[in-house]
Amino acid sequence: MTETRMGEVRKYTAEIGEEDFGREVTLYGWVHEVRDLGGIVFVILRDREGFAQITLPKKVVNPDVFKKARKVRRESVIKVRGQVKAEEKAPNGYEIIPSSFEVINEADAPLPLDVAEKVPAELDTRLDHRYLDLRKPKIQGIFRIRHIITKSFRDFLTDEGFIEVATPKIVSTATEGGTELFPLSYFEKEAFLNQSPQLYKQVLMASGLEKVFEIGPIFRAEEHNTIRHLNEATSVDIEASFMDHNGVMDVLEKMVVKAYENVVDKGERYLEWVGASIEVPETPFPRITYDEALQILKRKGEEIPWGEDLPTPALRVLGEELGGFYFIVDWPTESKPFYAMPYEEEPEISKSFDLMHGWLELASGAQRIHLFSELVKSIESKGLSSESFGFYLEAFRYGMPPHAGWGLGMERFVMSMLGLSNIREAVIFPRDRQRLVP
Ligand code: AMO
Repeated sequence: MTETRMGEVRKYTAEIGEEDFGREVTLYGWVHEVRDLGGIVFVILRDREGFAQITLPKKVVNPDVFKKARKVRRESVIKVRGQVKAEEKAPNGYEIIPSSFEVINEADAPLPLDVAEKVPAELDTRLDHRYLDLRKPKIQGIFRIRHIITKSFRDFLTDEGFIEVATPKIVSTATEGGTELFPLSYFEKEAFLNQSPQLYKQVLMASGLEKVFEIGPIFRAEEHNTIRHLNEATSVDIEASFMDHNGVMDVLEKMVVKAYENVVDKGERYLEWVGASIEVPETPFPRITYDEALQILKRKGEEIPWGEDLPTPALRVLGEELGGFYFIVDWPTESKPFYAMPYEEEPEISKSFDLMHGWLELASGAQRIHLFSELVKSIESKGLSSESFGFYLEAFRYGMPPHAGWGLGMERFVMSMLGLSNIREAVIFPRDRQRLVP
């Protein structure tokens, strides 16, 4: 129940129950559908919590109210006040017999997108008119669940002692190999949109904050249009001092499980809207090494040369074999970024990991090199110039503790939890090679 500015008590459609039968209520919402049967008109009002049937028998309601309701266009914004009556056949088991029917803002016709989905639309058309697309409960449900996940991540990490930080998105250097940067002009200098908070979260390990997290945008100039890549994504990053790769994998595993528990607990109706059913995953998640992954793939007829990243077809095979959540650990040092720490006794392998869900990589992380001279060597060995890492490297000279961390793609997480077929479904306004508007 909410107090409107007009001093009235407004109810959401889902808040009306038996206790309201016989009482007057005020509803605000959009016209989902109008059915005119001559002697009786039905208007289906939709608000963010569901639907209500407004029933207008010609002989019962005020003629003015009847006239307004009969000719109101779909998706107009309305305010309805009326008496609640039990009606088994209506949504939520009640109907409203209106004493007033106000058209607050009449919608134009025809609609660029059919919210009632009598005419299905392509993803591109839906994204072009995303505000209308979001009026569909099954689409809005995705973002109601994404909100529960975001809050769950934030609460979980806070409870684990992590401090939320915000690092710059306008930067001067690259962090991740593999993808290109988006350049921009920054007064007289060249600058870029940040690919990852990696360097900053590591520098913060030298600040004594010890455990930090950030939920923020990352920008990647991926050339290819795929169902799992965006050019602007949201990454959940952590970095923790005095922890190794195993320690931060434990944090990740617990955070994932907690998010599933919260969605099951608080998001049941949204899961129904989306048409998804989920189960809280069992722990511990299997941890297979990169070498074991190659062996599984070889058995299945996929030969990958040691040292190479695992291409999508190979990941699909692994996903089928392992199902659910699993970690691939101990990647070849050459396949991971410069900051990943190699094992002392086997430097060609690094203390790194990817979190997978089926075929989809959700997160990657590692224990980091914390010794200045080792880090300089590693940067140079990747063909990069240590000079361009000045501010980052300085932090390693004056008391850098051992540390580890990871980054998890929020949209990939939502996509895999809800079984969405395209990552764009998990972002309100996606950015891809073709899409810069809206
Ligand atoms: P990485 O580059 O693997 O690691 O990114 C971490 C996670 O971010 C998500 N992600 C993306 N999601 C959608 N579209 C993209 N183009 C995209 N790129 C990345 C993925 C991926 O697993 N600095 C390291 C993390 C760390 O070591 O702490 C990093 O950025 O889910």
